[in-house]
Amino acid sequence: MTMQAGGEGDVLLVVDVQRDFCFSGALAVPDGDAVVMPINQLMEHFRHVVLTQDWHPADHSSFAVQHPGRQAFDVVRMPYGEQQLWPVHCVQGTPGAEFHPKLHWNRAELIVRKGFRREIDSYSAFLENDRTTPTGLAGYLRERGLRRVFLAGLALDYCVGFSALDARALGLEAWVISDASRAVGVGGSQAAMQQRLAALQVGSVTSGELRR
Ligand code: VGL
Ligand code: ZN
Repeated sequence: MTMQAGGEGDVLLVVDVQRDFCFSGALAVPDGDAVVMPINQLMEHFRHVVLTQDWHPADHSSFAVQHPGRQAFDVVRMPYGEQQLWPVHCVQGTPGAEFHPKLHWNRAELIVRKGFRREIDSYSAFLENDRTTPTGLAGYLRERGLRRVFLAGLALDYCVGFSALDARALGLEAWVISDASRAVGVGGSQAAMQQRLAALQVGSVTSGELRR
């Protein structure tokens, strides 16, 4: 199978390719660095590239250290619902929040920062975890006439996945580029996300199947 992609109307959404999600980072995704090469190639191929950057204050409420007696990967109740806790990661202005040093991030026309409110986490590039606070990306895509979203980056079972689901909820076509994304994979999260993606008709494609 090959499909035409990368022209007007298509956007490559590169999710959270940051040091803390890569090798030796605070919340390293297994094999996370492997997404950088295919993403750099994809960025040459797409006319429109948008990046996201996980961007937390040092005392962010998703950090386990903010919840005495709790540990990373525990689930707690927040005012907006259940929230998984994480090690301290992607703190604003720290090296861990920087893009991977080999990522060609200068190719992006927009960088969306998310998770910058202390009291709300944000997995999706569109809506924060309260499921009502928008990041502004939906408006950007609408105003620019970008209707087909191709997603890559970290992590497939969290930020990439929830961004793809929200893109579908907005009526956009969404495709995950499988060789250009990797999952955290804690507690069956990858299989659960794959099921939700399939249910909302998010497609899966490899970089090799995309042609101009
Ligand atoms: C992410 C957990 C916490 C991600 C971000 O980018 O998938 N996961 N913050
Ligand atoms: Zn985060």
